[in-house]
Amino acid sequence: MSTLTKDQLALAEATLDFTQDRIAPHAVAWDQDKHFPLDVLREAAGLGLGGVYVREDAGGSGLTRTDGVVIFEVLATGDPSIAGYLSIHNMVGWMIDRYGDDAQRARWLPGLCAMDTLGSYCLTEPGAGSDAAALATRAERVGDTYVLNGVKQFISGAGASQLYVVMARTGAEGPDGISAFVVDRDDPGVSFGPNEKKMGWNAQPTRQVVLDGVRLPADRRLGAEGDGFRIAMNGLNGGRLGIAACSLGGARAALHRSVEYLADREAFGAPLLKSQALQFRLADMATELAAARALVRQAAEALDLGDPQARELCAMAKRFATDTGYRVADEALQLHGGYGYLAEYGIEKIVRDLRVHRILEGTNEIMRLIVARDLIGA
Ligand code: FAD
Ligand code: 2MC
Repeated sequence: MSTLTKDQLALAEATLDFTQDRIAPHAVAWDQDKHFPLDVLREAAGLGLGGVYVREDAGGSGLTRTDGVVIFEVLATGDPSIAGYLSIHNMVGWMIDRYGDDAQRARWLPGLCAMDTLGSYCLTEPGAGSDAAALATRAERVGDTYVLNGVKQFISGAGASQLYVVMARTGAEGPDGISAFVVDRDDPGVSFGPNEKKMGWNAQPTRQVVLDGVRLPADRRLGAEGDGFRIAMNGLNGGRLGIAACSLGGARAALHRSVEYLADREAFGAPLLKSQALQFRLADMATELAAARALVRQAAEALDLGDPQARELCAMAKRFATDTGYRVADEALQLHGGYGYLAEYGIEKIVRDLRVHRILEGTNEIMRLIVARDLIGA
């Protein structure tokens, strides 16, 4: 963490205090009980974590992506699932701040920043995941309103969230026919599927969002008609960095716990930490995480600076940090022996949570597709 500025160090320290006090001690129980801790999220908002990238005039913290990856890494040392949801909520806030007009910003952002209202992001559908531009949810213009019909799949926070940024088709096939809308949980015609039973990310709900003739006034459209796909993609550039940072945090916690565990655990007449073979494995884990962190920070800086390569760097960082984080966490489980496999040690939970980071916010195959297209000029 030595390359952080003084302000970022203070931010990391404050976030770490909160994480260790209010999140880490409960992470295993929240996972087991599938408990979404709304009270703790509101406390996080009190520290400015509900509107990390939202400008201050609307109640946000006005921080950069470079600050954000520090925050989400630290939060994920306590619980990658909670940190992951917070990252998504912040992606929604950023999208409304960036693409909303003054009235929309004033209407939705203060509640989102305070986390009195939670936000969800709705792109994926049962028939369109990686090929997001093939989405089928329709928003028909009827006079001054839009009528939405369709199903969104795998929506993080669904049911608990009040606001949903929904990408829907207003025009022809392909990316140019898509617009973005803000849907409220209380809009007539909105309903939810059951909470999915999942391998990890159990401390937050994942549900279908069903839109059945949901009639919205035109002022619920975010940005211009036809801009929805680009809005969604620009949201995901930052979102992918958040998920990458969450992988770093989860893996960092697993690594630290491995050092402590091996120092305590005796075998063959000495603490296992005395074994140079095991020390070298720890050294490799630390080195790989440092390399991934460097790439995540480089991508965050590129996004902050508006660098034209930012989207590819975000894809590289997401792919590399989530694969590395998962490998490091799995190695930590191995170093804990049989105890790593027990729920109470909290290591297997980290492995389960980090597994999905290689799938959501664009699978790691899609991250390679983005990098490769740029490389070969496709
Ligand atoms: P598919 O697109 O069907 O892919 C299947 C496999 O084929 C994958 O391995 C994929 O990488 C590979 N593949 C597909 N196309 C190519 C290609 N061209 N080249 C090479 N390989 C390819 N979505 C939201 O919109 N909002 C959310 O809040 C949200 N939260 C989620 C939470 C969880 C717990 C999960 C599991 C998913 C969530 N998602 C969410 C959805 C997630 O983004 C998708 O699952 C993901 O984008 C992949 O889509 P898919 O599942 O339809 O897989
Ligand atoms: N940043 C900015 N703009 C982007 C972009 C990005 N990362 N990716 C695409 N675009 C723009 C692109 O520039 C083009 O705009 P223009 O016509 O102005 O040049 C437009 O979007 C269409 O892009 P493509 O022609 O590349 O579209 P295509 O359909 O070929 O492929 C692909 C796009 C595969 C990269 C995209 O569909 C994708 O990212 N798929 C993965 C879906 C995904 O990440 N889902 C995550 C759901 S959210 C989630 O999981 C959560 C947990 C919240």
